Amino acid sequence: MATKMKTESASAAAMRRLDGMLRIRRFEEQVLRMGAAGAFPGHYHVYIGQEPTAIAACEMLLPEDLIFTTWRNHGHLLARGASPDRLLAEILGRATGLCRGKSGTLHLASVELGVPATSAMVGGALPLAAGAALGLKQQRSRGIVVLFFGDAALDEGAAYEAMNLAALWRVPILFVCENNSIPPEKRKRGQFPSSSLSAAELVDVPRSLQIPTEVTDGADAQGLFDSFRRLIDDVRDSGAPRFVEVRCTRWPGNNMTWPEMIGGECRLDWAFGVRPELPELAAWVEASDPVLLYLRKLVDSGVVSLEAVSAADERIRERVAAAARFAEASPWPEAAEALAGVFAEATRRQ
Ligand SMILES: Cc1ncc(C[n+]2csc(CCOP(=O)(O)OP(=O)(O)O)c2C)c(N)n1
Ligand SMILES: [Mg+2]
Repeated sequence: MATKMKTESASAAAMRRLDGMLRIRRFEEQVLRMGAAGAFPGHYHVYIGQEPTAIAACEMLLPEDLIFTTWRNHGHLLARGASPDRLLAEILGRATGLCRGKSGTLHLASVELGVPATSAMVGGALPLAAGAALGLKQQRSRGIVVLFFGDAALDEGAAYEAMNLAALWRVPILFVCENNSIPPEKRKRGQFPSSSLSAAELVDVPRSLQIPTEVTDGADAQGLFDSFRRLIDDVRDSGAPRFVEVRCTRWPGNNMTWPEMIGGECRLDWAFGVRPELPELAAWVEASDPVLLYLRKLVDSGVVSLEAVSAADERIRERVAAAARFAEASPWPEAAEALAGVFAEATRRQ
């Protein structure tokens, strides 16, 4: 993958990255439409506003690398190459889904894609990922682990233990903390921070454990591509952990309760002066939408044309619509399958 990137022109790389980000954005909009229509039960989370983090991290990965993620996982799975058909079918709980309809959105995993497990427990993925990194080290693999988690994970004891052990054992893992917490001044009544730490800065925690640490701006896609290229090379070359905090401004539709497609689907012309009516969304688009800010920068500097991106966006929308048709037409799992592929199978009485 790294060799392919070296020979790629700047405009081809930019188009590939934009394509990846828009695939996530349009996919999540489809999930929001289906969620609002009651097409699947239960809670769900979308990755709108954080797209370049997943694309930047996953474009650097080799097939033997592993990723771990949380409930906010759709973008990570897509960036790692998941088929939108099978991902959406899984969210709908259908037999054609990535996990045969057993995980739904919260526990998505795919052995083929190097996504061994997702934990919907706050902080739960950190020990799993540190253990997997130890496994890779013991196998003398060139593979590394990239672990995506939210800022609230640092409220959990398991996170400290996992980071401490990863540092002591020197295992190849990149901790990617996607900090989308709502700052106190922007919180509305009833909203709460997703993390509360006694440390002054979130990164004080990994730093105190001797893990090299940095902070990046989640709204600056180009900066993320540059940082992740370096960080992943560092982890692979040193075989030791690194920690990065990506500071994102939470997409206003990501309520602390249920997500909501406020202000309608994203329009590419929002990047060029047209503004959504909703002031909250308009402010976010202007200052913090990493996809539209990247698009504007690339078009303004002549690296890509808006026509080419609009055509790509149209193809992506058609692809996502096809995924929705596939998922909705897919069967539910058979009742007889209920005990297949689960731990309980091993202890089932004959
Ligand atoms: C141990 C535990 N406590 C509480 C919850 C309920 N819960 C689900 S998501 C969430 C907030 C997570 O915030 P963060 O890690 O910052 O991720 P974000 O959703 O903001 O991306 C909470 C408290 C949980 N899943 N696990
Ligand atoms: Mg958060």
